Amino acid sequence: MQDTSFAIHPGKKKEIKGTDFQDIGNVLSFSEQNGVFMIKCEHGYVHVTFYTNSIVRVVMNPDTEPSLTTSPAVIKEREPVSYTVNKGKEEVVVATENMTLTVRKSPLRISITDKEGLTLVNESEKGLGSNAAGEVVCFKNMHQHDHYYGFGEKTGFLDKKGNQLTMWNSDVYAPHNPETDPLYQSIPFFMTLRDDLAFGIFFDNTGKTHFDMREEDDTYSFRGESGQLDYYVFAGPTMKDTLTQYTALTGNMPLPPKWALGYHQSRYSYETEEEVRELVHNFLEKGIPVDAIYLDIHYMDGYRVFTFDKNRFPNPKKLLQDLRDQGIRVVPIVDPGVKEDSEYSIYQEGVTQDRFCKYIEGTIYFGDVWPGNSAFPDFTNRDVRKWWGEKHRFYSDLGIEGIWNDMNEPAVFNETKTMDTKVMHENDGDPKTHRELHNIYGLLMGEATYEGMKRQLKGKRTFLLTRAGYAGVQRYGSVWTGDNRSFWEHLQMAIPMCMNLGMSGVAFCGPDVGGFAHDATGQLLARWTQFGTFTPYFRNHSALDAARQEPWSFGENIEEIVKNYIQLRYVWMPELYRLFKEAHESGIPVMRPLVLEYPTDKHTFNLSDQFMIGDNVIIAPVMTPDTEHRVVYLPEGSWVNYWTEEVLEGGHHHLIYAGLETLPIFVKQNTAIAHGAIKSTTEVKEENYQIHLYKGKEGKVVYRIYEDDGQTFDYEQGKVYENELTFHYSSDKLELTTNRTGTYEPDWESFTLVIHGDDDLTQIMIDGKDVTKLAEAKAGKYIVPLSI
Ligand code: MIG
Repeated sequence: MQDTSFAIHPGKKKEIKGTDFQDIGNVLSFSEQNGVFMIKCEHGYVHVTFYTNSIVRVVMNPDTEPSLTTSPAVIKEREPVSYTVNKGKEEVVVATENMTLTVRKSPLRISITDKEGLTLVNESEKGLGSNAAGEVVCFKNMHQHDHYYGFGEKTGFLDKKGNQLTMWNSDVYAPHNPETDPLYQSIPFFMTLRDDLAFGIFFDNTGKTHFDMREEDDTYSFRGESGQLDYYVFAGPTMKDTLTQYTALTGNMPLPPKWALGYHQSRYSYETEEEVRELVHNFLEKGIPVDAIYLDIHYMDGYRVFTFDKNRFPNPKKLLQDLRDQGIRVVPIVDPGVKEDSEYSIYQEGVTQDRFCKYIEGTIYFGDVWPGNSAFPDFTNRDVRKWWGEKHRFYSDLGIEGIWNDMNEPAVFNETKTMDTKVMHENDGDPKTHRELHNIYGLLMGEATYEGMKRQLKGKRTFLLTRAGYAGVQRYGSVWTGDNRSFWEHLQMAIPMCMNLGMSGVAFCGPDVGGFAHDATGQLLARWTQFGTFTPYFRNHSALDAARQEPWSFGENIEEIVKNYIQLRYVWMPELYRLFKEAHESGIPVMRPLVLEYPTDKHTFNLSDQFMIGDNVIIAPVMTPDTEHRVVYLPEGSWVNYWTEEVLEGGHHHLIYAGLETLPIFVKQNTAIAHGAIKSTTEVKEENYQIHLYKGKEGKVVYRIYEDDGQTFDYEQGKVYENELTFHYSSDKLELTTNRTGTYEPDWESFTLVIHGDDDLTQIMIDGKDVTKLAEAKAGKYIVPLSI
């Protein structure tokens, strides 16, 4: 009945928005203890605490004093914050250095302003409360110029104003379209951009939550079907500041092993050892770099996790070692469902050691997934996470360094598509139902896997790819956007989806290149690979019955294009790696919407078909078939066409030629980028490290080179190579000063400085030495070899 008009039967209309709303009412008392402001109201209790000068937490419980226990998303402890309190008759004002919170008493209304006195959030008609369905609700005023970014993994355009969004980790195989919501990830965080001010809200609720950003009245709201109303406001004042504040609260992405940033090849499934060897042989023979091959569910014995099928993969150790010798890693899939089979050791341990999710009555919950009837580890318990992590010795002992977590919403083949919401998680002694904790199942599986592998790899970085997650997922894994299809529309959709993941703390993300389900075409694969070259995570993956889409599947012409772009990925690796380091430190994503860099330029507010790498490179993929031109928006400044060296003026839309072999790329004049040579990521010496300076008439450019060993955590101890290059130049003179720090010795001892811009340089100085004679002028560029 859901797909007929019955679905919109007039009798089904729920109560008019807000009419069943129980406002929290007037303040009855206000007190303060150890930095917690406790407000008792007619219909509920509110606690307010500052985490830093710029982060405030508001918790409301309609029934009892709120609990200040946080979800596992939050890893930051409260910092000591100094504040002033001003108690008036009608309101109480609490101010830190960066934000001021005003509590109006009759009825309770909270507003927050930044240090300039600009309003971040305010409430008028309605504020906090609950509704007849027992949900906790929060209304805030919507301002006319608001734009909303973040919300994790969502379909649709970049700016979420006008949308309703739900958070409930869901396995959605049906084609993703603008009304497909929710998907696999739940990140209840968003940023508001209002004129030149930005700030963020994180609604930390692990059950099903809803955001209503529709414009019908002047409010937006968020509500949770279970749990408390627990939210944080981040003061900004820029989007970058907000992201740094949010990732300080929920954790930073560790620096991935460098091989995880290379090109990855997957298929559901490479089913046998021969098939894998042949695949690898093809890559090597064709000279297409590949860092990792994925093993989907067919590698297992009857889909039992932590096993290999003895017939299909008779000698995994040897296979993995041989591949490793060729510079290729293998990433196996691991799902949470453990097959009910009394002769299978993982199941035996799970039952006898009490590791599985159970009903309150004590019986194990079983759900149908690939292995048939299966039990699910209760990852809400620390000892279960430890156990599951330990089990990964099975993989690490074989030399495996990366794991792929799928189906961890968790997905179950039944009507509700997931675990029975009545299941009671033990949650380390604070039992809660699956309804209340659903959205953190994948996050905690990720934690178990990442921490287990990290322990076993003894100082080597591990890699995790996860489908489901919650706020904080960036601490453990990269995220791919699930079962997309080989549709041009899905290529288009992937750009804003990944940009918003980046604006939600998840810098390391990407879609299945070529599309998962449905049949790719050569053109689509070429265009999608061009885009994938610049997504933080770069994996070609396709489904069981879909047309093959390995790089050579569509003839020589397409193979050539695909190969060129996979190689280009490696050329750009030093630049991407540097940006990963930045994301690790600041939470600012590698792949950025233009609005993050140009927040006052209205052309960027909802720009969903082009993106930036760092702060100076624009990528504008072609995303329609048989198309050789596209419009590219270039913001203020001058931009250099990466392929033609043509200089284009910013502040304009340009029509750019982009034949099938061309991905439009633009580098901002007066900036620099780093390039490497074409090769695979590991164990090959870098022989052609280059710094490209895109010079304007005159100016100054500061560029930081970043390198480390790419595989250990020594970077945390300063074993890094950093070199701050400062260029001062005019049309005929260029002076570079270098400032090297850190104790790491890169595998290259020299690099080449490539100076773009067609002036006549008469003098090039480096650290006070005249190197003009070393420079070679070539096609409008100067090429200068340098030692480090
Ligand atoms: O569709 O393991 O999203 O990447 O290939 C069923 C098989 C389960 C879903 C994942 C997909 C993977 C597939 N899995």
